[in-house]
Amino acid sequence: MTKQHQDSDSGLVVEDTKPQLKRPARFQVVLLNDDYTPMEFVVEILEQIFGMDRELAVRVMLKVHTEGKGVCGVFTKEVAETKAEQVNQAAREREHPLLCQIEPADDPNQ
Ligand code: TYC
Repeated sequence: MTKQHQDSDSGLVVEDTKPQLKRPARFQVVLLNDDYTPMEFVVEILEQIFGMDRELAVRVMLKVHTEGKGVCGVFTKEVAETKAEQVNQAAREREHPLLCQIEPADDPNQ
């Protein structure tokens, strides 16, 4: 928000600060555990769609496996939706029950 004050000499209302650009809202892509999707498939998804290296992909997969869900990344809404849909489509194609969803992440403007 731009702050304004009235200049004491000229009486004009002037802006104190440059208007701040709002950062876009961000969404986290959340992977859900299930009992049937092979661990190797989940690791490959994390490498291919989220650009993780093998070590990180295994760590995130095991977190989802043990805790029930886990965050794969945080993106703008459109990118998050696209990545979640890519995961769900790849799982459907291979007939795995793996599911991915998106959730609003913390507001970067607060
Ligand atoms: N729980 C699955 C198994 O034991 C592995 C798995 C991990 C599935 C993460 C989904 O998002 C997932 N084969």
